[in-house]
Amino acid sequence: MSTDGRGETLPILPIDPQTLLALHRKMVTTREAERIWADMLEKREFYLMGHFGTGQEAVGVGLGHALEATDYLFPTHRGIAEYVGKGMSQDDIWAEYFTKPAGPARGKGGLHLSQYEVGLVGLVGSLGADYAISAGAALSAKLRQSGQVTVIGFGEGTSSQADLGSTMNVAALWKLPLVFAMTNNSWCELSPAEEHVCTPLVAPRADGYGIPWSVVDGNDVAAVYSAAKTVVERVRSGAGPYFLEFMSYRMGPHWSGDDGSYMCEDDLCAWRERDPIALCEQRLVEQGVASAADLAGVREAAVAEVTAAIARAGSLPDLTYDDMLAGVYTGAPAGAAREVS
Ligand SMILES: Cc1ncc(C[n+]2csc(CCOP(=O)(O)OP(=O)(O)O)c2C)c(N)n1
Ligand SMILES: [Mg+2]
Repeated sequence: MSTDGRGETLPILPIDPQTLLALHRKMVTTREAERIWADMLEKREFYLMGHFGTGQEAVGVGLGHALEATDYLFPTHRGIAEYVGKGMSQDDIWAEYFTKPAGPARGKGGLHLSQYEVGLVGLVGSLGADYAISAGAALSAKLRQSGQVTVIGFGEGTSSQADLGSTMNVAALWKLPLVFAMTNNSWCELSPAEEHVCTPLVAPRADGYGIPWSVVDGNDVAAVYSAAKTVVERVRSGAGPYFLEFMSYRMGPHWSGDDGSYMCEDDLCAWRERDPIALCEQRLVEQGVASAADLAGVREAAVAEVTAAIARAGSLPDLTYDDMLAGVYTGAPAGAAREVS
């Protein structure tokens, strides 16, 4: 199905106040957790580097919240919005980040979170290596007739990895229940998009594979949620894959060890005017759903939740040697214990 180079304008579904409040709470939790994480790094209380997603919370939260727990989401490396959106708890996130055996990946994932129970497939370090795996997950759901949808998240920088083309081809050919969910945040590490992507938008390439596509305001959480709901249900009903491009902006440096001094202050200021949390709060207040005091309460509750989860995770038992080998080998190689200890 060609969209004539213009893409599709998806309908904006009405959103009920409880859903908007839930999306807001998840975005605030994400922002506060990443802020606390950055503070801990600054104070050298924690050593796991972060690719923070400040300014992009609406994409991960809106997408994750629109999915069923049984749907598969392959998250991006940027921030924790997708995990929070899909329903991973702060306790589970921090237990894994502290590499504790109580974490959902038994402390072996660390930065690479995954949680089977909420449909979060593990984050891969080699960006783009999971395109083909996402097609496999979608094929498995199709063969099992399970009704599950798979969403593969990636950035515009990672869209240049060659596997995206072959995955789009096979997804279209086999009508896989797969959503390509790309965030165009204008940056790939220290390079602006115009230096690494040949066109302002990536989604129109989907036309070449007969995959329908749409460009969505990634800073409007209601628009993200609505687009995701529409597309996911269409894909679930057997229509084949879909390509969504979310326009957003990385309102901070690439990673926690980067001072971001190469970023243009004017662009940052312009995008701060479209901060997804501020936009959502404006809507909540205008619609009479929440007061300024309610919103401050959400932020306080988020800080308390994250702080308590970090404290609990820090005091969990550490990985033992046996924990490290569990699930890795069917039988530990002889002498391995002595070599490591
Ligand atoms: C195969 C591979 N190449 C390079 C990297 C290093 N790397 C980590 S994040 C990143 C930027 C990716 O840009 P984009 O896909 O636009 O996502 P964003 O960081 O903007 O969220 C790169 C190149 C990597 N992890 N894997
Ligand atoms: Mg990018």
